[in-house]
Amino acid sequence: HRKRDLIMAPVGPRSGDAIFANVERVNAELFTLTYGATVRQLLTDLEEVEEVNKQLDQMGYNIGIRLIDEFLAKSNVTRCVDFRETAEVIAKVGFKMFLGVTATVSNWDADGTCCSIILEDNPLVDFVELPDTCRGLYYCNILSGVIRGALEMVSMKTEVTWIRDVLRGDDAYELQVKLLKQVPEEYPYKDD
Ligand code: MYR
Repeated sequence: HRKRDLIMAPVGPRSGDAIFANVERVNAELFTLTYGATVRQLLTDLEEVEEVNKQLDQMGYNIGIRLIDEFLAKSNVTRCVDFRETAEVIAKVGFKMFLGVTATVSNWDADGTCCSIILEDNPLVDFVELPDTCRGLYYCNILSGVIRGALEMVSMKTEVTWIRDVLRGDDAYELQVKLLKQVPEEYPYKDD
């Protein structure tokens, strides 16, 4: 049982944190590599780049509609008062929780229903270089799907599109999030 003793032995007050930080980093790298392998496989299977974009978006959507529960449970975020607040929560809390980075919100339109989420640091693209044959690919399209799916579960129909993409030669990653329709929440019980 020597091994067990070693694992359980307290070796300094911060050592646990250090191990967890390492585990987190390795998890993030594994996720990045797995995502890359998924995109590569889709490119082989589907041939058309447009189809790959669609598939990645759909995968993201399916993840997003499940992720929202975990997000609400872990974040203690209460219902946002407006779409402006929602966008900030996605950029500052959501991205931090699931990607480990924060993003900035900008380019609001006059009525506060359309904005940009700008990512300077994007862990999904570590180690990624796209060959010319991938022209037209939105490599990170899973992210737009995740946001669309998650927001749909809190009654917001959105359209999420890439405006800028470093892998396509731009200087940042910019996602435009447009609120199409806000379905009023139905209160499940009558008050009387
Ligand atoms: C509300 O208006 O009720 C609050 C809704 C907050 C929605 C937050 C959605 C989080 C989605 C995380 C996306 C992360 C992408 C990596």
